[in-house]
Amino acid sequence: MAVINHDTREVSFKLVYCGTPMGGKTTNLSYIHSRIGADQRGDLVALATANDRTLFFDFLPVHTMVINGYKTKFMLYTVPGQVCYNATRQMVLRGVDGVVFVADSQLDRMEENLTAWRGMIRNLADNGTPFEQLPAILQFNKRDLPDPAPVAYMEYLLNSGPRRLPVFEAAAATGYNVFATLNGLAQDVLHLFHHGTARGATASQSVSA
Ligand SMILES: Nc1nc2c(ncn2[C@@H]2O[C@H](COP(=O)(O)OP(=O)(O)OP(=O)(O)O)[C@@H](O)[C@H]2O)c(=O)[nH]1
Ligand SMILES: [Mg+2]
Repeated sequence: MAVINHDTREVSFKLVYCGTPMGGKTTNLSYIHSRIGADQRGDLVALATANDRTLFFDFLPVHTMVINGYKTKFMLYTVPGQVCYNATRQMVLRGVDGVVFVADSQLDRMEENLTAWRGMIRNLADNGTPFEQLPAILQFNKRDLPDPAPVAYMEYLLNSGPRRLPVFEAAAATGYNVFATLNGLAQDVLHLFHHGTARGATASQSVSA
């Protein structure tokens, strides 16, 4: 839920990168961190195990434009992908304003994609944040690897329900479509905030590298 601070004239939104274990959630944040000037962001806090799996969450604050005299901040989080950390995932999702679901395009990861997808929707429901009303983007990551799953197949698995989400094919490791994904979500979140309705119209603001 957006937090408005009238004293500092700031409004901040919480965006959470969910998705398949090892799908590339942390890599998205690392790339964003590496491409935004230090004056536009805070430090990247990455709490990882010795083998670079996210242990608790990653956190990166990004400062963007001033709207109506208020500075806008996006607080980017990732959840830990490992199955055993479901309670942490649910906690990180509390008060979320929008989600990116990072799916892994490798064909042998489709079952994990579906399990993580269903888990995210369940966690949101358990938090009292119905997925249907939440700005959300699907990112099909690792498109740079050989023989990725066809987009149509991934859409069939993850995006054939009543609600069709915007999809970005991406390669977070090289940065391909990382900012497009973030901007897509940021625009939806701002649209909802300003107009009180979910996606549809376009917003002109964007976060740029
Ligand atoms: N080839 C390729 N590798 C990627 C891409 N994105 C991430 N990876 C690799 O996939 C592995 C896992 O990436 P992470 O960003 O740690 O994945 P994660 O989703 O944060 O993982 P957990 O937090 O453990 O769930 C790392 O070795 C990354 O370098 C991509 O677009 N292409
Ligand atoms: Mg991670």
